[in-house]
Amino acid sequence: MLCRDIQTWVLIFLVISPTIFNISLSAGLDSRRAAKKRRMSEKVRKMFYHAYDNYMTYAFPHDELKPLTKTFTNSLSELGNLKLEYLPQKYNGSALTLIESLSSLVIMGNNTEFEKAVLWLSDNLTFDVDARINLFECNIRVLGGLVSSHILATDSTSRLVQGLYKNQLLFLAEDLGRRFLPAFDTPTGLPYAWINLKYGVMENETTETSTSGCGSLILEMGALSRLTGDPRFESAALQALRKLWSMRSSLNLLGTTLDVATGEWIEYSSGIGAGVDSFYEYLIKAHILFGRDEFWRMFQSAYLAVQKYFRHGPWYHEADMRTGKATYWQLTSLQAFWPGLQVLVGDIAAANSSHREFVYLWEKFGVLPERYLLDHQMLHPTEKYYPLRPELAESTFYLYQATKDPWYIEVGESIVDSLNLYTKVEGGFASIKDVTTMDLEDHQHSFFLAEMCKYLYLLFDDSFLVDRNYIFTTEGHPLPVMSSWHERIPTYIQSNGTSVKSENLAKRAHAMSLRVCPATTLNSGHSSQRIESACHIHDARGDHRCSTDDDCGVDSTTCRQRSCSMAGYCGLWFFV
Ligand code: DMJ
Repeated sequence: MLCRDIQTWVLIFLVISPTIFNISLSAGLDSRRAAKKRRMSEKVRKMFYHAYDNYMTYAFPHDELKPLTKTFTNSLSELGNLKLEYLPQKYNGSALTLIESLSSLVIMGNNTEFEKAVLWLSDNLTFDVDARINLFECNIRVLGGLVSSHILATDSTSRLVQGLYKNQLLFLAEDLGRRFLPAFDTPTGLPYAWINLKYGVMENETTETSTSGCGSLILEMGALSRLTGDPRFESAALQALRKLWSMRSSLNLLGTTLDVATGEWIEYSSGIGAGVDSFYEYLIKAHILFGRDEFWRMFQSAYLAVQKYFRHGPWYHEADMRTGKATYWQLTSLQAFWPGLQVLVGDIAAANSSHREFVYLWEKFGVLPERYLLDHQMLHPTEKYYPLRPELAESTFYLYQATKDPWYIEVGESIVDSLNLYTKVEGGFASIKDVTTMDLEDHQHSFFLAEMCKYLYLLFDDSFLVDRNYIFTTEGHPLPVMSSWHERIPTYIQSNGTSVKSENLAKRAHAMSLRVCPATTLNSGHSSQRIESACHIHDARGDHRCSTDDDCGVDSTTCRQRSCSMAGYCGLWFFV
């Protein structure tokens, strides 16, 4: 009898011990990962304050910090102004970096500094300055920074001492928005790229602008209209967007530069990088924020055209909007935002493989060079710089949100290490002039605080996002998705397959909350094991080309068969 009992116990032990062992192993792994994320978020917080404190000490209230000489630049009037034309004589800056830091301060939980900054801006900031600025840059950095911070200052979390905040940031934003309006007074409704904040459009102003310049205004100007009740901002941005979309080719492609007076294209070649990037981003994000079908229809056609004509395996080249024929085979640092956009669409597998290419390049050079010639496998001879661009960190954050794959944490860690190794100086973080020599340039761009530090921090600590649904503008400023702004609450599919309409379920019910890509640990032959994303799916033939749908395999997120495009590349052409 006793013997049989012992046998039974041994049997039970043998059955359950591997389970217990596995559970404790994975609990151990989980707690190590959590500790690592805490360590990393602390590291990023320190980076942010190193950049912020140095700005406040040596540059504030001017626009940006020069970290090598510990001085400042009034760069708002220089942004996008490659030839540095018509620079103002008496402009002393608009505290650009402080405005750009506001939402990051909130995300990192520093309400005291946020309050101090809000009060300083309320008392001192003025846009009545004789400075010619770039509409796009001023919109994404200044208007976006103010609108987003106004919402953060007035949400239910009571971050500011009661009674202190009387919508001062919104008044500033409204004043700025009004100064933008004359730019839209053109025969086409497409805005001038440049406007003088005090005097409006200058005589003989250039009529040339870019696709992103006139197609990436709808989030900030739309939000401003919803907040102020003045419809003019949203309607100007919408009219410009519709006009731009009407200029697409029969292939649903757009060019890069155009004339706002004639509505004619100047540059027919375009891709997903400079001059175009945020146009795509704003179509999908405007759909998420305002729920308008019109934005979705535009986005869907535009996205399909990009995948069809620009995509080459994990890369995106440029093509002529009229013929779809490839023009330039270049990988640029700005394009690294695209995988993040694909996460919002739910095209996680494509996001994953393209993100991977940018990571390879980051690893090869230590940071991302501005332009890499895909056809020659070499750096662009003159664009070897790295101005602290945040796009790879941004995509890494989105992909980690969607997959919870720890490999992305490792990518984030390597970005943090490189930034600290190559760009950190006593006076802040400096841009890199040449990635082959790692020589530095005396400039700490404001987007380092608005985007780079924010996305890295959120990668390791996303507590700000728990139970809240935000979209981030192209400059990383959060805007909440609210039913009052939403034309219709979309239907979300629950995990049990039923569909529901409810604002609560709208919270994080998009692709970012999916956990579809478990990690596998590969034994690399060295003592340290390398974590590999199980989502890294190559097209079946390995060269990313296909002749039939069978070559393409199944999309890991939707389980739908990917199909072969007319150009011979695999993709998921129908989604959501
Ligand atoms: C930022 O100002 C924005 O992300 C913009 O859309 C383009 N790139 C810079 C940072 O690289």
